[in-house]
Amino acid sequence: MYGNLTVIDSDEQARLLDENPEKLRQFEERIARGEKIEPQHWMPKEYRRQLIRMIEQHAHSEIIGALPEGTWITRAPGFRRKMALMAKVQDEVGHAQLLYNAAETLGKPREQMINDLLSGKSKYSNVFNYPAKTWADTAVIAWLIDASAIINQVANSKGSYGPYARALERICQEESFHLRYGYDSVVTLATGTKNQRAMVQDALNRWWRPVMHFFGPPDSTSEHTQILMRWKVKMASNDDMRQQFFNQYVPKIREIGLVIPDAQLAKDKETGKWTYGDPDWSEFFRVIKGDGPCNKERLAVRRAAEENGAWVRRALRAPEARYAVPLS
Ligand code: BYC
Repeated sequence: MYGNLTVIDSDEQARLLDENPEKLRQFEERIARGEKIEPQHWMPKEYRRQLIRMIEQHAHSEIIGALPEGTWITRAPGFRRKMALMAKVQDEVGHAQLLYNAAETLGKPREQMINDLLSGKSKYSNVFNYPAKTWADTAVIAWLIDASAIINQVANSKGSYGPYARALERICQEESFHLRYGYDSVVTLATGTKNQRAMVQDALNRWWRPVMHFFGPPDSTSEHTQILMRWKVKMASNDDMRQQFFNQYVPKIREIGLVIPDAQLAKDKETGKWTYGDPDWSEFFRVIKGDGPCNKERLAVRRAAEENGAWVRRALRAPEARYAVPLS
């Protein structure tokens, strides 16, 4: 039992844990000693399955996550902002590459992962199913979604699976730059003209709820947290990460004069914990099941990209491609 997490021990999970008790014991001892699990090590089937699910979803989130901000590259206010946004979007796609590589070490081919994304079988982060309506949306995404991602990734970069932990470490270094870029963009708008302030407040009003959802459902209903924390894949629970976000970012948001759209948001003086209004978890579940404002559009863009790039992959696989080595 971890905190107030529900114990979810399905028959299937129990069977998988029982597959080789001696090897399982050694595996868990290795994790308890703080050693990394590498692809060549024995691991329970359930550990492999969970890691593939989580890393693959994370990779999909990075490429789909490039889309809301990506649509603003051509409309960025000025050359410097355009350059910075372009670099950020490129970084996000690079993160997907690192993560697909990490997931492939567990035996699932990249092509299959992409097919599962395009068919709707695999999930990706809820937040990228909302539209970026104004330039201020890109600022709020770069600040608060990247901040949320850093909280999640810094914690999990200390996790047990070597290839995922190392990919997260590298990703976090780039995300720190995104966070500064996002903060600078939000501050510029929040201290700008009346219209700019209204625009960034409006963006915050629309993104606050998806950002609350980003950390996953409440611990009491989280299906996977218990097993993932037991094996140190997930290093903090969903609610703990959400609390960490409140602790770090609520004061910063207020400091620049923005209003958080939750009348019930308050810090309990005794426990130090934030309480907040119900962020409508039914909306979260609807969105992650494919019924958000932009799910169809996001997958359509990825499908088109996949189709448009098919000839390049075919050409690279052709036997003649072996001879296409650049002359030195
Ligand atoms: N969105 O048992 P739970 C970025 C699903 S991109 C969608 O708590 P778990 C960026 C969950 O998959 C970085 N689905 O799950 C890029 C499960 O469904 P399935 C994104 C979610 O795994 C571009 C069900 O709900 N970061 O930074 O223990 C521009 C039950 O949940 C979500 C990551 O992907 C969600 N938010 O914990 C800017 C982090 N939450 O699979 C920025 C990697 C839950 O049984 N992922 N679900 O069908 C994780 O850390 C964990 O998977 C989560 C969820 C904390 C998200």
